[in-house]
Amino acid sequence: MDAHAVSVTPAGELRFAARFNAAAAFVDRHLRDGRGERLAIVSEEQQVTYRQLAERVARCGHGLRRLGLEPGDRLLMIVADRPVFFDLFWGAIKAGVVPVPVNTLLRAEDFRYMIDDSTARAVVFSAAYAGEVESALAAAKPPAHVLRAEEIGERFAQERPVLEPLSTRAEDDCFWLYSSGSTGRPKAAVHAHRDLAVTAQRYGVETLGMGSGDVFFSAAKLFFAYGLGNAMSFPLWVGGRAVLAPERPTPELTFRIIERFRPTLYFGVPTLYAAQLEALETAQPDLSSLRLCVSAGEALPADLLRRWRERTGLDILDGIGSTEALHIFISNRPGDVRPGTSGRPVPGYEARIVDARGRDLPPGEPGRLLIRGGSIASRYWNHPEKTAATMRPDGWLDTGDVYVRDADGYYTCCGRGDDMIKVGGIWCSPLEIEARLIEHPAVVEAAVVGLPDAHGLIKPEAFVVLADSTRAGDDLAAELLAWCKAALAPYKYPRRFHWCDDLPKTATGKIQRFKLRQSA
Ligand code: 3UK
Repeated sequence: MDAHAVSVTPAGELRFAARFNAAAAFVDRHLRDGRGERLAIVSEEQQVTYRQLAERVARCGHGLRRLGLEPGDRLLMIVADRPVFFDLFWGAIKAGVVPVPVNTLLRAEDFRYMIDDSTARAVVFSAAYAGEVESALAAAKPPAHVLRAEEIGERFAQERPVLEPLSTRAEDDCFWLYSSGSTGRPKAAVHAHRDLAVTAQRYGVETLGMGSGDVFFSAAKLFFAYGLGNAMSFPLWVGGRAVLAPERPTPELTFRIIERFRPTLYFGVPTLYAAQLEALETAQPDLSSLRLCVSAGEALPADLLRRWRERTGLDILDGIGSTEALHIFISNRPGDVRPGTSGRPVPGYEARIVDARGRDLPPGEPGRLLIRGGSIASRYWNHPEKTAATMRPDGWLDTGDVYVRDADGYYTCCGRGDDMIKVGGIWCSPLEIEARLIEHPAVVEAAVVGLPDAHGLIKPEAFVVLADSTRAGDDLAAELLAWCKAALAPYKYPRRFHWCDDLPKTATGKIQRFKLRQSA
C-alpha cells in the first residue's frame, strides 16, 4: 500500500498504510485524483480550490516549522470559521505539529487555562477574539509564538507550496479537542490521525451517504468536534465543498447562506432549529438545495422534528456524538427516522447500556451508555484518572449519558447521568417533561431540573421561556400542569414553574441544567 493510503474493506473496516498522515489523505489526495480545480471552500469573503488549499496548507506547515515548532508541539487555535482555519489545522498536522482548536466564545480565564494546560508552543487567534486572548496571554506562561490568523497568509507567502507530510502512523497523536464537562476544568481529548478518517467514512459516507457532489454547511463552528467534521473533514474526505461563515449562526444568517451557496447538507443544533422555525413564521427562504438536515449536541425533541418536517418538507437526522468519540456514533438514517430517538449505532460502533455495576441491561431499562469504535480518543491530556474512568482499557467509552434501547434497537436519550431525576424512586427524564412542555403553544423553551422539595426529596421543576412573557402567572402554571399530567406518567410533572427570559447555555447551545440547579 502506498504511504498515506487508506482502503475500505467490504465489511467497511478502514485499512491504513503503515505510514499515514491525515493531511495527505484529506488534502493532497485530491490533486492526484484530478480534483485540483474544484472548489474546496466557499464563503462570502473567499473561495479556495483544492489546489490552492494544498498549497496554502504546505506553506503553513513550512512556516510553522520555520518558527521552530517541532513534531508534537501544540498550536492552540482560537480561529473563526474561515479558510485559514483549514490552512493552520492541516498545515500543522502535515508538519507533525498538534493543532488544538478551541471554542472561540470562551473568556480570558478559559483561554489562560488552556494555554497553560496544553503548554502550547504557539497560539494563533482571529482579531475578533483579541480582547479576551490578549488578557489570557498576559496571565499565562508565555508561549514562544503568538500569531494573528489574519497575518498567516502574508507571513508564510514565501514558503514553498509543496511539503512532504511527516511520516506518522494512523494511531499517532494528531490533534486535541477540549471537552467541557458540567463540572471541573475542561480536559483535552487526544485524537489520532485515523479518527478523522473513521468518522468521515463510517458516519459521513456510510450513514449520511455523503459524496463528492455534496455541499456542506454547518451552523456548528469548526472548533466544535461536530462542526470540525461537518464543515471540514467530511467535505475533504469525499472531495465535496465546504461552506464557511464566520458570523454567529442566527436564523437570518443560516437562511442567507443556504440561499446563496445552495448546500445539500445542513448541520444544526436543536436550539437553532427551534429559532429557525420561529423565523419561518415570517420568512420564506429558498431551502430547495437541501436534501438532508442533521441535528446533534443535545436531543432533538420529536415535536420540533415534526414541525420542521411540516414546515420545510425536510427530515432531520438526530444523532449523538461526543468530543471523545470525535463525531456521531448513534444516529437516525435517511429514510429511517424515529422521532425522539438518537437512532441506532453507526456502522463500526458498538453500544451497551449498563447498570451501576456494569451489567448489561435489557431493552426498556435505562442505564449508562457505553460505546466502542475506531475513532475514540486515546486519552485525556494530563488526566490519567479521568482517562481510566472514561476511556476504559477494554476499548469502551463511558459517555456519561443515560440511554434506553427499545426492542427494535433504537436508542433514546434520557438525559445526562447527572441530570436524571429519581422521583419516588423511579427514574424520570427531564427531557421527557421538557419535550411535553414545548409542545404547548405558549412555551418557546423549557428546562427541567431536579430540586429538593420541603422534604429534601428531589422533584422536577421547570424553567420556562414563554412566547409572550406577559402570560406568566398562576393561571398559565395551572394550564401547563394539566398539560403535562394529561400526557405523562403521574409522577412526571413539574412541581414548580420558574418563568425566565432565556436559559443558560454553553457556547455550543446545550442547556446548562447545573446552573439552573445552582441558581434555584
Ligand atoms: C450530548 C446528545 C442527546 C450527550 C458532538 C456531534 O455534542 C457533541 O460533543 P460534546 O462533547 O457533548 C457530548 C454530549 O452531548 N449529546 C450530543 N448529541 C446528542 N444528547 N442527543 C443527541 N443527539 O450528553 C453527549 O455525551 O460537546 C455531537 C458530533 C460531535 C460532537 N462532539
